[in-house]
Amino acid sequence: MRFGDLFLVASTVVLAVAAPTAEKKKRAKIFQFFGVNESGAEFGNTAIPGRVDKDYTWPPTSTIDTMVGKGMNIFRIPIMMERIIPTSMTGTTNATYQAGLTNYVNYITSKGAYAIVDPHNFARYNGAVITDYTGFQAFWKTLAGLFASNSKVIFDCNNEPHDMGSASVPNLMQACINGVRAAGATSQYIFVEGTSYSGAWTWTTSGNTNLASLTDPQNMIVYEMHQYLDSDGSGTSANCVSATIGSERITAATNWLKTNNKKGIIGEFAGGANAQCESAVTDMLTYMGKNTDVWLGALWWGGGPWWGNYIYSMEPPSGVGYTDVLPKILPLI
Ligand SMILES: *[C@@H]1O[C@H](CO)[C@@H](O)[C@H](O)[C@H]1NC(C)=O
Ligand SMILES: CC(=O)N[C@H]1CO[C@H](CO)[C@@H](O)[C@@H]1O
Repeated sequence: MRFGDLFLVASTVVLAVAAPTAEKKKRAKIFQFFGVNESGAEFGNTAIPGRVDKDYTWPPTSTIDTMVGKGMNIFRIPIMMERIIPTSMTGTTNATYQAGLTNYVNYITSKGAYAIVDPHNFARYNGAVITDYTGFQAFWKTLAGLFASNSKVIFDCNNEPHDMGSASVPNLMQACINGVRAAGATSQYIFVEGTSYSGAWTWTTSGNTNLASLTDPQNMIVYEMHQYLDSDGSGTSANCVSATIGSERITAATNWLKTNNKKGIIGEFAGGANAQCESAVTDMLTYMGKNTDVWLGALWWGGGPWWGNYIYSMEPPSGVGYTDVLPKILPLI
């Protein structure tokens, strides 16, 4: 479903937050995907398995309603590998966490939006860099098997590999692709990430160009890159380098996608709630909007109920991203 079609669904389902139809149709026509990371289930990552609503939480479905009403159609759900399939990657699921995940995913997809299942593990399991690709393939076969019949689910192989060299990352991502397809999940997109935290700005210089060789029998691979606009690109400051840093930082990656005939998505981006960052964020989205032959969309980091007074909080009703930045970007998506 393209973004424009979603409004027909959203406007009938989400009456409470419905804005005038004309306004909604005006925006959200540029990208195939636009949405938010919804945090909570990956929180408390030193507590394994952890207690629901003490160490971790499933974000409120009311936020999904609000964001769908704003024209968003994709939500990324960070989870912990050790909570969904504990002890060993070849093991079975934990029923409690599985139920929480499937309930949340099913709620999102029942609204016509896409749900990204994101093992937020930085290419590590139980603290060690994953080198057992057979085990990782088994992990994904089990996880994707839960959603094999739901084409609105997207599988995000792993969040932000880093400090492991680039040479092994294609093995990891290919094992994920093979596991997903072996589960009979053949209709879904698969998002792959690269090393150096999957940064768009370092994509072509950190060795991630070797990911061009990944193969998928369904040909539904999307290269997920992350891009923050603060000085070290880490997404830890409310300040942005300049008003044009967004387009500057993703130009080389854009050219790589074009040269290699690949599709990309910015799976995490953000800037502080201030004039310079709002310019930087809108500059990046405007640039992406001119290059939708390769960029399918973007997701803000981050939403979720436990961020508190966070510099990028997109959580309604009072997160500063939601109140200050979102109105600036809605016309660009
Ligand atoms: C499954 O995970 C829940 C928390 O999500 C935890 O309370 C429970 O003890 C776990 N079950 C097993 C069998 O480990
Ligand atoms: C910018 C930002 O908030 N990044 C976060 C991405 O997710 C991990 C895990 O939740 C955090 O540690 C990062 O700070």
